Amino acid sequence: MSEILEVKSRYVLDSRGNPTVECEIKTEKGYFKAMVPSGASTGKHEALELRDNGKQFHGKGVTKAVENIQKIIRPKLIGLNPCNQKEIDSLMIELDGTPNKSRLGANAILAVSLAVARAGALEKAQPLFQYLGELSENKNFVLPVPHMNIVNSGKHAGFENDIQEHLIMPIKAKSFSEALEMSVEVYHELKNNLAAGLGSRAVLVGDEGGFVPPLKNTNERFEAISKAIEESGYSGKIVLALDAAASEFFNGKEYTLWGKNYSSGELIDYYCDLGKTFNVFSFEDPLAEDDWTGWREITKKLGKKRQIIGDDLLVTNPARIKKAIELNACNALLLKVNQIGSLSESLESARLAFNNNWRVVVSHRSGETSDSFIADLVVGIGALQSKFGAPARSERTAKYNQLLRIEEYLNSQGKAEYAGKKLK
Ligand code: 2PG
Ligand code: MG
Repeated sequence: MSEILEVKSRYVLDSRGNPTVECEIKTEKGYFKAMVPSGASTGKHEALELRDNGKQFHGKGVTKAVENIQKIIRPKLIGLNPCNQKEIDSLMIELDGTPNKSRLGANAILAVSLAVARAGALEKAQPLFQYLGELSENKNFVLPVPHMNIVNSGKHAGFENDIQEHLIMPIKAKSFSEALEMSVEVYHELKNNLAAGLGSRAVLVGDEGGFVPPLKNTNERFEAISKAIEESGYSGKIVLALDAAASEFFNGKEYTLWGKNYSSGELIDYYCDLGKTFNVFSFEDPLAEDDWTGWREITKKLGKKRQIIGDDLLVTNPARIKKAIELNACNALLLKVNQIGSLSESLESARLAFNNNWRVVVSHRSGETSDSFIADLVVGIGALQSKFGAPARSERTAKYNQLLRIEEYLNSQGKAEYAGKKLK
């Protein structure tokens, strides 16, 4: 069994051109790197992303986080067995000693945690997804249904008071590769239609690779997407989804969308109408992160047939997930590793969700890197859904491309199942 011989850290750039943390672990088997992502519409209960807040990079430098790995984490990790993921994560959590990882930074701890997992996988001579399956006691590897964000708005496109993401889910594909093909065709059909109808500026893209057309509201955007689905020949095979990111347009009392104010109840009525008109299968963050009454209400109204996903509400945090389960506030978890800041805690959150018959969607952040760890994670833990953005821009396609490779590997063993059927 080899041990951790060296731990390096450095800053690299994310997809928005901001610094982020990379960790590199050395064992006798080689070098293993991981980079962490970064959100824009972050939940206020997330673990702390440590930034320098100095002059460099408009305050966004990560020198302190990088140093914390070198000075505080590194000395404790040298000599440890990289397969002891849980112990290593617990050790870092203890070294940090705060409830939200504000001393060392969730970005520092997570970079190490993910790099350690890569080292552990190679130590056991397993593909990463299989090793993550072992860590989460899952043997049922299924390729996920992608949620593809093809019309961007809100903070990812420079707008206020708007629904953030308009997504397609190719539920009725036969395989992941067919799902990807269908989604890419719809993406390009939409692009052609928007450019033809509204001009070339209508197909400029937002942070997650989706278009930012001058369409007034979600109804108009879903209409354009539905038309592209139909013209691509996939009617009835692709359903719609949205991520409202509603904390961004809540002022503590009311929600403001497209110049109009809504109470929690009025907003829920709007979602109910939208769901009927467009057959929206999945609603992420339809209400603000602490509007528990609203969340209970929408889950009561829509939760039997549709998916209500907690992102800012849950922040991948077991304590908040427990509360949401008790209150019946949603029925699915958005799993973002950097919201909680370590692999082991992310696996615990997923376990909690599965054990309570919730669905789990493994998600990217709007600020991403070329690291494809979460593609292995979604298959490894047996989550049936992924949210990795549009099928464009390398930081997004890196994840889809890794899923293609995993599918090919599982196919060679006759085991490449697609999750579509399991979501009906
Ligand atoms: C979200 C995410 C990812 P951000 O709200 O779900 O799409 O955005 O990373 O900016 O929080
Ligand atoms: Mg979200």
